[in-house]
Formats: sequence, C-alpha cells, structure tokens
Amino acid sequence: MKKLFRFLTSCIIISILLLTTLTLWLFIPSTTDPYLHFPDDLRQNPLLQRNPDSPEAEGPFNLGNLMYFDEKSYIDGTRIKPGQDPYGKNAFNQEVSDDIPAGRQISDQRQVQCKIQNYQIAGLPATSVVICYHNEARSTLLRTVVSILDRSPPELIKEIILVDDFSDDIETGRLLLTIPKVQLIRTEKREGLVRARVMGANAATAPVLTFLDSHCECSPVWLQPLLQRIVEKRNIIVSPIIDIISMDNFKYISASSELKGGFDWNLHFKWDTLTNRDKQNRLSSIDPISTPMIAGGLFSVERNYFFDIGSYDKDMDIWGGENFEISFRVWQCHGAVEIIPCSRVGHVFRKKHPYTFPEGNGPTYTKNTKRAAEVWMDGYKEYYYAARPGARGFPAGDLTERKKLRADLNCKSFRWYLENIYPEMLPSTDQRIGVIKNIDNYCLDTLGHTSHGSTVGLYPCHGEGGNQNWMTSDKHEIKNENACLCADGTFTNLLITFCSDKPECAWDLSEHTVKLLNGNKCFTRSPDNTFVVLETCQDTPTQYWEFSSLLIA
Ligand code: UD2
Ligand code: MN
Repeated sequence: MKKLFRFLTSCIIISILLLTTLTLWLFIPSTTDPYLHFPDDLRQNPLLQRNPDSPEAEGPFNLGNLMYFDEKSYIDGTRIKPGQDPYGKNAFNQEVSDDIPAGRQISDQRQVQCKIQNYQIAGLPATSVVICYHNEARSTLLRTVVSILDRSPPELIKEIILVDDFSDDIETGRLLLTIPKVQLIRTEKREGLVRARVMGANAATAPVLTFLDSHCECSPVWLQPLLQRIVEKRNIIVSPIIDIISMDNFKYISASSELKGGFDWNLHFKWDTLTNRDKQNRLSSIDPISTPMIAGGLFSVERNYFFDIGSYDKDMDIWGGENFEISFRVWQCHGAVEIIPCSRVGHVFRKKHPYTFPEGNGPTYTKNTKRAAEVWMDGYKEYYYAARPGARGFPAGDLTERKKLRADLNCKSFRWYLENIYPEMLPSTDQRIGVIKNIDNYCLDTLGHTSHGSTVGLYPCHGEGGNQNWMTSDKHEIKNENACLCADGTFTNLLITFCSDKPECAWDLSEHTVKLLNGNKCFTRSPDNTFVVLETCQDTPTQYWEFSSLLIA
C-alpha cells in the first residue's frame, strides 16, 4: 500500500514538472522577450506543411511553392460565430472577408500608360514593408501580406515586418511567421501606430521603408513606380493611389487618379480635386501628383531619409495627426510629398474605429493635432484654435525636441508651405486673425468674459493672443473662439454674443476704424482705455483702430 502511494505521488510530481516545463516552453518566449523577434527555429507552426499534393505546383498562393500554408485553419481560428455581429470586432464585415481567399485576383485599375512603363528592376532598391496592427482580422492581415508577396518582384521585398501593437490574440501574427520574409515584433503595451511604425522602421534592414495598413491589397506592379520615384529623388515620401475595398462586400473599387490630399483648419484630412494650376504643372496623367498631405498609412520613403528628417513625433498616441506632422515637416524641411498614379493599393476604409483609445478618441486626436500645429504652423495655428477652441488649453506634452528638430533642419515657414504647396488654403484677406489695437497700444480684450451677453474691454496689448485674439470671417463677423462681437439692440454697447446673421454683428474694418457694415456707428474707446462703446463715426483718435495680424512671416 505504502509503495503504491509513493508510486502515485511520484507520478503526480513528475506530471506537474512536465506540465510546468511545457507551459514555460509555450509561454516564456511570448511574455518575457520585449520585442518578440521570432528566430527561425521558433517558426514551428502547426499550419505549415509541405504541400502534400504537389510541391512543384501552385499553392493557395505564391510562396515560391515551397510551403503550404493552411489558410483555412488560420482563418477558422477566429471566424464569426452564429449570432455574432460580423462588424463587431473590425468595423468591417469580417464574415465576408473571411470567405475571400488571400490570393484572390483583383482587377488591374491602372491607366493604360502605366501598363506600358518599363521599370528596370535591377536598378531599384529593395524595400522592407512595415505593417503595424492592433486586433486586425486574420483574413485582412493575411491578404495584405499575400498580396505583397504575390504582386511584387521577389528581389524587391527584403522582409515584411509585422508590428503587433499589443493585440489580444498573439497568434494572429505568430502563425504568419512560416510565410517567407515575414518577421514579427510585438509591443509590450499598446503604443499606437506612430511608435509601432517607428519600431518596425528601426528593425528594417532594406534601404527603403514601405508602410502599409493591415487591411490592404497591393495591385499589380504597385511597388516599382514608388521605388523608381525614390531613385529619381531622395528627399521624398511617395504614396500610391489608394483604391477602395468595400467594408461591406470587399469589392475592389478604383479611386480617382485626379485627387490630392488636403485638410481643413480642424485638421481633418480630406481629398481635394486637382486645381487647374496642379494640372498645368503635370505633362501627363501619370506624372507624380504633388500633394499637400498624405492620407497617412501607405507610403514609401528611403530609410535613411526617414530618420534624417525625424521619423515621427513619438509622443503622438494611438491614431491620428501623424500624417499632418510628417507632411508639413517633409515639405517645410526641403522635401516633397507625392502620389504616384501608376501605383495602386486597395485599403478597407471604415466609418469608425474598431479599437479603443485608452485616453479617449477626442482627447487623443486633439493632443496629436495640437502637437503638429504648435511645431509647424507658426501663427496659422490660430486658425486651428479658432476651429477647435478646446485645443488651446489642452496639454500636449513637451515640444522642445520637435521644435529643435525644426530649427536644426532649417525648415521653411508655414506661410511658405501654404503659398507654394497649398495656396487654396491661404486665408483670404477677410479671414484675418490678430489683435484690434488703438493708438495707445491697448487691445480689444474679452477680459475672460465668455458668457452670452457679456461686455468686452481694453487691456494693454500683450501679444499672446488668447483673450485679445480676434478673427474676421467672410460674413464680416469679428470672433473670439466661437463667440461674436455684436452691438446691442440700441446700437450703443458692444457685447460678446452667439454669432448670427443680424446686422448688429457685421463690421467693416477697412479704414482704421471698426464700423458697423450697415450703419454709421464706430468702435469708440473710453478716454481711460477701459471700455469700448459705439458712437457716430467721426475723425477722432478715440475711434482709431488697427487690426494687426499675429501671423508670422
Ligand atoms: C488613416 C490612415 C492610417 C493613419 C491614420 C491617421 C490610410 C489608408 N490610413 O486612417 O494609416 O495614418 O489615418 O493616424 O491612409 N493601429 C495600431 N495601433 C493602434 C491603432 C491603429 O497598430 O493603436 C494600426 C491599425 O491596425 C492599422 C493602422 O494602424 O493597421 C492604421 O489605423 P486605421 O486603419 O484604423 O486608420 P485609418 O485607415 O482609418
Ligand atoms: Mn486603415
């Protein structure tokens, strides 16, 4: 009996030991290594086999026909279960995506002139493709990878670096490691796309970096035109035309080749049609399109150039704003940003973010865009603050390093950028921002009164904007943040009120006076420079005002 007991105890101990070793073996590499580079001998993937049918013949997709990747098992691992919302996890229809093979054919959307271009592959540098992702669906991620391998000359793809930005499912990336050229980095915590991309760029070894989102499909001959342009011009970031993959049915839809990237003063990205001036600057419809802004996610850049000009602002979190920062920076610091019409890559555009923002979506976007505005937009940042008043007091972190970068690179002004790269955005003369000051150097000041119906006063000009910052609009308004300066019902007092189309709120600032647009009443200061009232216009120093722009050259 005693013997049997001893035997059983040893069995249990041995089993526990075995189990612990197995668990350690399975999990230690995935939890302790900060950057989880998976060396070749760890590429043991249950989905990898030699293609049992024919090692020579075509696999499910072209991986040199050496390996067989069990796509079905990979996708089955995370399929939508009955009753689950197919849009729930990814904000696109995952059920449809999961049913579309990774190596599907897509129609060639290139213009005919593109198809007769002859790219000398031997003369082109190889690229590392960097794809960061957070909780991407397996089917879209796999299609991105497969489309790169299937539609690029093999010698031009050095490696595909997946940066798993702390996704819940670690296997989504790990299982792809059997695919040739695929490397994986995993962050230790959620970083956001900027820091994730920079990690990927740091690990990259090819002379050119190509960034893609994790739900893309590269078209035939997408890569050569991008690399060719980088050979022609080093100080450049180049983007393909971004075709649309429907978030509902995953159809590949051609995007217009006559668009460039732009923005509004909220710092929201938008597509603009090419102006006549843009068209005149191009000899052919396949010439590069000079673009004020990139959409953000899809571009190639020489690796050293990317780091020389300051990679990214690594204090930007999660999502958003980095495309403004990099576009302003490249243009202002003597480079160029272009869309190359012969290169086309599809992207699943969606209507909302499928993932969480630890600090909230709004605050994160405000922080990121404020960082871009503060460093690159000079006085024009006032237009941003006018459009987004909440950003003014918002903490955006330390900017010293990025400002130093701008100084070190001897970059041009934002005015230069607007005049030369995005003239459509140059504010018109009736949209000025500045101070309204009188002969004694006292400025019109809200004195911090912001509620509807409060009065304005005068205060020595301090040059800091804020309460003394006024913006004129094409509706002849004079505004501070979102409030307007209007006359009261008796046309004697000046009030800060809600903006409206009433004649009380329309002003003419042309003659060193501030005069009601439809009436002979002018801003008149009190003799002691404390308040302002409306009086009949006459030639007197108490009605002399100067609008002086805060905008720096
Ligand atoms: C666009 C860009 C995107 C980025 C963004 C502005 C295109 C086609 N897309 O928004 O690349 O520039 O504007 O910031 O130009 N991701 C992470 N970690 C995160 C959040 C996102 O790795 O915390 C990944 C995400 O999985 C995806 C990429 O970053 O691969 C871009 O995110 P998105 O697809 O949600 O952004 P999108 O296309 O709406
Ligand atoms: Mn995307």
